[in-house]
Amino acid sequence: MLKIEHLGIAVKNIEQSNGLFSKLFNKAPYKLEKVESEGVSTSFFMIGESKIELLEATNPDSAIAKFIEKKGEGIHHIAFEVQDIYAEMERLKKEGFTLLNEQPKKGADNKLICFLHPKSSNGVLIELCQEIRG
Ligand code: CMX
Repeated sequence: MLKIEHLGIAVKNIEQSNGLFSKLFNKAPYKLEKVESEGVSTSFFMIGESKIELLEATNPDSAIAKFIEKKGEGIHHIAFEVQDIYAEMERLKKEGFTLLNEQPKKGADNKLICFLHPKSSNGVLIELCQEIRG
């Protein structure tokens, strides 16, 4: 793994939260993006070298809607950048982690992503991500 790529925060209303976090960071999000396949509306803030993703559910079946219903708003996942997502998925599967998708899928911000089930990583939802190159 190369570094923490971003932290994901689940919010109820992304417009309101964009306003709140813009005040907190004293800067606007650099990107707003809907990811239909994940049922989320996202925004990204860059703070120095660190990235924060806000996520609002766009439908009631979305992982974000379920998370907020159960746990309320808050930190939803930690994403790690990897060099080769296929190799890392293979390695982590062999190490006994539960992959939530067998193949990498297209996520927000030009990334190939894979999630690990929080039950296999001490209650923390982990995302692997690799920049889509070319
Ligand atoms: N962090 C920690 N624990 C979590 C969690 C999270 N983000 N989301 C769910 N859980 C917990 C639940 O509370 C539950 O715990 P208990 O059994 O102790 O109650 C357990 O995980 C299993 O939950 P579940 O109700 O059986 O399953 P869900 O339907 O809530 O699904 C999960 C959980 C992780 C499998 C699902 O959210 C998932 O597939 N996530 C990956 C995809 C995703 O999160 N997409 C949105 C982000 C997309 C993006 O970044 O662009």
